Amino acid sequence: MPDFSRYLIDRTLIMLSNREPYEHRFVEGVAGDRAIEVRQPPGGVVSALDPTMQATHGVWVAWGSGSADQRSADAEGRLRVPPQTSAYTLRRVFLEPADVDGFYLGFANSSLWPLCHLLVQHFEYRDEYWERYQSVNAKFANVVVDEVRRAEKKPIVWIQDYHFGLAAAMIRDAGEPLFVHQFWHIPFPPADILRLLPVGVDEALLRGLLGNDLIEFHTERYALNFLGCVAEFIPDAEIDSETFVVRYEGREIEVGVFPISIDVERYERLAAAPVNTALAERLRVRYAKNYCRLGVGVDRVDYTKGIPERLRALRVLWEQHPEMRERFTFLLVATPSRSEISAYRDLEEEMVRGVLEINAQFRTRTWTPIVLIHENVSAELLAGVYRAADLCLVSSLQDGMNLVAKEFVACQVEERGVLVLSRFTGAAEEIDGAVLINPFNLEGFVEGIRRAVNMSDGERKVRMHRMRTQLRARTIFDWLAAILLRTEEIIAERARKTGAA
Ligand code: GDG
Repeated sequence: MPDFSRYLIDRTLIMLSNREPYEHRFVEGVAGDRAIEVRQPPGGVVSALDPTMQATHGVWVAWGSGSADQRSADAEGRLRVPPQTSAYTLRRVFLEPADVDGFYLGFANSSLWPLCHLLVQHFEYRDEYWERYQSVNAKFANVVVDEVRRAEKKPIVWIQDYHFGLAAAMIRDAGEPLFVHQFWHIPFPPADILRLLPVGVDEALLRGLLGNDLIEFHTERYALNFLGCVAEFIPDAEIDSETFVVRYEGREIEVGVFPISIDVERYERLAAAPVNTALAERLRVRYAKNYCRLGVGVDRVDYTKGIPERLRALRVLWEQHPEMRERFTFLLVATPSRSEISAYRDLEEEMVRGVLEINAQFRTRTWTPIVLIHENVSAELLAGVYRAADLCLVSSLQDGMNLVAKEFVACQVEERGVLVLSRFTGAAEEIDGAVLINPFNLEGFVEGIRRAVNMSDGERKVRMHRMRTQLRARTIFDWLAAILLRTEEIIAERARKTGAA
């Protein structure tokens, strides 16, 4: 990992995200008493940003969602983390149940999430959602401003994701001199989709984002969509489509493209560990013997991931190509997610029913077509599963980047696997070597799977080797370094122009 302490030398980094990097929970102690456990919630982004915070000693503001979070922080919600080294401050913000309903489950995940993924059939809007989104953004923004005022060095605020579409402008309104930037982890929709929000809400969201100095997206497509929305809804903004700079309220806002990645070495290490050599061997003996291929899918159960579309393609594959029976087994790791929202519960049911039906239809005495692991598994185990597989199916209907595709590539230490990848992922615009599919095109999808199953060993190796070489050159640390560098450059350019830092 690069040394991130060389960035932000004269700055205090204040991070804002919905998920916190450390969570305290009450657990049952050995003597039946209540003990407190601290853990880092799983997820690639948190685990990449945490070392940056440790190196730069900043402050991380996030929702205190753990059952023992309040107990483990001081009266202002502050504590030092990581527990062993106390390298930086975590400032927790606590939410009322009605905040969680309206802001998190409501506007963020029932309004914005489906719109940004162009899946308008799941779009749900209520005034209550929007009101809570505004009040919770204001609550977090106030806490960030408080931390800005306490900062020992010049503050840089970095906001993560769509939960905080309004925070940048609210923070700026406090009038403190600072640099604010934001990474938008999901796609950004075109104007025709954004305008499904009530009149004024779409505009307010864009004006909120224009509170930033720099807005980061995974791909140029999302950046262009954002600029298109600004052109449509913000008449007082001027867009330079050559440089991707917006001039607004006397300021310049840059829109940048920074495709996220993973900690490639960590995944390679996990996959190559002896325990995973043994696991991969066991999985292959069980599911990939006698020329049978093993396919894998790893998803949060989310309607953006195209799980029913994948099951439909598998059913047609085994129906119309009987030679594929006993020739291909699919292992589906499906992690329950956002089950408070009915669309997610319905999807879980549909998925489980679909797997049972397919298995009942095609199972033989010695072969089960789909093996479903319907729980959260450890990253270590995932690495073993990725390593064992001959192919990985990523069938997202829309996906900002899709880290599963990159994790699969990193874990393919034997370079045997084929990545079958939806062209509607950010990853498809970056990775060269996958078999691209369109999950809405059933025949094409089935053909893509068949092609992957039948691909020669030589072609598999060439493609996977190419993808691994590309991936090693673009890790999450390169992503982070590119963003930190660009913020430094913008600050320096401005200082040159105005004569002030
Ligand atoms: C958003 C954007 C963008 C899944 N099941 C388990 C598990 N996972 C891990 C995977 C992977 C992560 O969850 C999922 O990442 P994705 O990128 O596929 O998707 P989102 O969660 O929707 O993330 C996305 C990302 O932000 C980053 O910007 O790429 O487009 O939607 O890391 O491995 N991890 C463990 N057990 C599981 O059962 N440990």
